[in-house]
Amino acid sequence: MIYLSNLRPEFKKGSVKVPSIPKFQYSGDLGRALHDKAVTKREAVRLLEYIWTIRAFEDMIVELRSGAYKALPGYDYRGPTHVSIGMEATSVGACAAINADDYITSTHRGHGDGIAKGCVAIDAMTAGQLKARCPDTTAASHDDLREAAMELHVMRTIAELFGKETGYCRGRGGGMHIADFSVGHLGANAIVGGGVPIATGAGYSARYFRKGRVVCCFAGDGAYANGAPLEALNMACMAQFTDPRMTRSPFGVPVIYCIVNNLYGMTGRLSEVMGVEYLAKRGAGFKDDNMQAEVVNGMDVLAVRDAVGRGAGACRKGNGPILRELVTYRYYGHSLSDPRNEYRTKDEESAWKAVDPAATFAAQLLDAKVLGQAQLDELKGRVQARNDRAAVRAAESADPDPRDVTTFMYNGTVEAEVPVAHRAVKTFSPIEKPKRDKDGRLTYRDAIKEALIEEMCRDNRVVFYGEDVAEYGGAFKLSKGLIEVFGRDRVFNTSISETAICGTAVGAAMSGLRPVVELMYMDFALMASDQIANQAAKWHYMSGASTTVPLVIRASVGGGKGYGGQHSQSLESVFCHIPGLVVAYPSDAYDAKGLMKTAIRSNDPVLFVESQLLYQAKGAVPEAEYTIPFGEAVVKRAGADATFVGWGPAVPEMLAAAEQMKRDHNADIEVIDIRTLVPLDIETIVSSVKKTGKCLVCAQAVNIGSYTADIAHMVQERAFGWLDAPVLRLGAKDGIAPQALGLELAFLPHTADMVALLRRLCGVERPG
Ligand SMILES: Cc1ncc(C[n+]2csc(CCOP(=O)(O)OP(=O)(O)O)c2C)c(N)n1
Repeated sequence: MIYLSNLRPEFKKGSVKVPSIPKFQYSGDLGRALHDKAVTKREAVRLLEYIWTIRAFEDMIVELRSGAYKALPGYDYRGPTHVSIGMEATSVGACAAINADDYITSTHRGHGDGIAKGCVAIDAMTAGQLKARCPDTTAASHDDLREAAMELHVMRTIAELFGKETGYCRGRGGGMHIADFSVGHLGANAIVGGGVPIATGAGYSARYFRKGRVVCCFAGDGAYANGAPLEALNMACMAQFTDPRMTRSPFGVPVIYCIVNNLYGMTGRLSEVMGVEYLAKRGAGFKDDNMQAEVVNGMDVLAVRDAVGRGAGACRKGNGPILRELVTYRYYGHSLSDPRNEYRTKDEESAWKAVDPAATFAAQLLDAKVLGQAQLDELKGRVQARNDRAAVRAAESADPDPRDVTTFMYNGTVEAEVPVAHRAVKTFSPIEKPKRDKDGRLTYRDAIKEALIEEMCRDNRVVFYGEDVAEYGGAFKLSKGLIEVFGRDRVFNTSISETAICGTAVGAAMSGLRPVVELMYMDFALMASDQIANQAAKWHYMSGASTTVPLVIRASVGGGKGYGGQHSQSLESVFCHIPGLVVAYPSDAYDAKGLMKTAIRSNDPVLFVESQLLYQAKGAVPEAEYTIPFGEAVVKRAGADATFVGWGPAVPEMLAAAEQMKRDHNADIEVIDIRTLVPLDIETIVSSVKKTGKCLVCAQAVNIGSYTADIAHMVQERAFGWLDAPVLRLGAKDGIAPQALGLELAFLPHTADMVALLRRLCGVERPG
């Protein structure tokens, strides 16, 4: 037994110290940086080239909207217009400070971040890599290959904004969700703050795999009032990652959180809607060293590069996470439909334009005699011409085929073979599998635990975390003992941060891990709904299938225990409404194990719903290896008189109701457990209905908006001619789960309610 704490009542008078936060400390210019060998001339020219590449790109959007873009006259640009003109030094300085194989996450205003990340990666490529990146080019020299790769990079970025098949995400994401996983760009995010937990999860991967990678997380000032980033920062700073008393491998989560403070949210000024002058102070709330926060001149590319570079260096030594507030400005409005005259003055804009990052850095190149005026003009012209060519190529390239509208919704594969590199599993104490009773049975809870243990032994990428899941073993003791076997790198407690639990899982899954996370009660999934519905479910599609999100969110349903309205909901139907998620809900121990193993091997995100009512229910669970594929219903009881379809904890009662129908009326009810709601095995249901002519669909969820209605509809659509009666549905009452026993018994559907409906369906009377 490990006791982590030995806290004593100590109330000694004193004060809580918060270290001061350095601001605007960088005092160099290009001449000085060259002299100090902090940058080479070649690097300096490239920094300017990247800045101008972003500027040309963003100017193009402005001109496309006004019709002034000469390369594409009359082009109908229909996407969002969150341009980052004025902010280029933040993207370029930060991306240039990290390595080509490091990760970034970005925002709705992220064209610059994506362009900069790609440029840096291209400039780190060998000729062979460049050739592989643009196989159609006839270029041969390294310089020409580089130029071809740069043009292709701009072209694919523009094409994504134009919704083209040639775009980085095949036109499925657009500019607000652009990603290029091949260069570590894990995606821009249109949900303000939504990318910060994802970056943190990528940090978990980087920490776990220890390949020296870091993550640079871009998010705006507005985002840092949102719960997701605040939860994520806390989860990055958890002491268990660095305190040698708790971990065998102290190493801070290697993320540099860049708060891109352009002074405004949409129109809300930082100074109006927040209570601090500098957001770098956020760091003090999460770590005693302020997360080594610094406030940086975000108009100065060298200052940003220096600050982020030092942050990356600290991260690589295990001293992350790091916070950097990059103070900058956007010259245009929130989007081009915002005239920005309600909330700021021309005078303010002029003052910022006077420190324009492109103009000032170009002037520094002149001053330091790195380039002469003619060379600067040539570079600028080359960048503009490249952008124009790329824009024309993008516009002329193919649109996605409308028949592919739902292609990429799911990956649909399972990891049949674990790559050799991930087969070696370190254990720290003997593995104790759950014990079977004398009849070879396991409880539903232990069946899930056994699946988790087996999969963690099979694949070292499987990690497990959630609230209280480590030493304590989770609120329902399902994971008791796992930390002792697998260690804290693979099994750890989290803060009470459902958004960050699910969001980090998304980022971890995108960057090589296969996380399983626990939500103590399914009701709390609503806290995490953005990360489940907008992130986990969507990234495979939005990226044009260029990433997978192999994660499992375990969520247990507490209904039937008298826990009341906020701990009792069966919410699986809510998540069936989110394409991109698999939704599984086993009803017995055998299925629980087989489905959990498939869930962990699945390359799609899986919401795995568990019933607390069933945790103690025992069933035969073979010790031999087996899995249960998704989308295969099981006929639990054969019958010819009516089809009774359901899932989860309703199923045992459905079987009892079917037995009663046999006893009382000699009616043979066919009971089908769908096991996975998405994907749904509608064929098994329909072929049963074609045999019986009658159908009742049942679940513990409230009737309104329940997935039972979708199934009923599908049955009517596909088997109308075979039906002798309307399809019936049975769920909980359309109300809120009550605490009182009598009320909750009346609220949930039970065997007697089922029998009553089956009698109606079968046209039989109550026995006298
Ligand atoms: C969760 C969420 N709330 C609101 C919006 C609408 N919205 C889009 S951008 C934005 C402002 C974001 O400000 P900030 O994070 O500072 O980034 P900036 O736009 O300044 O780059 C808002 C409110 C959104 N996309 N997501």
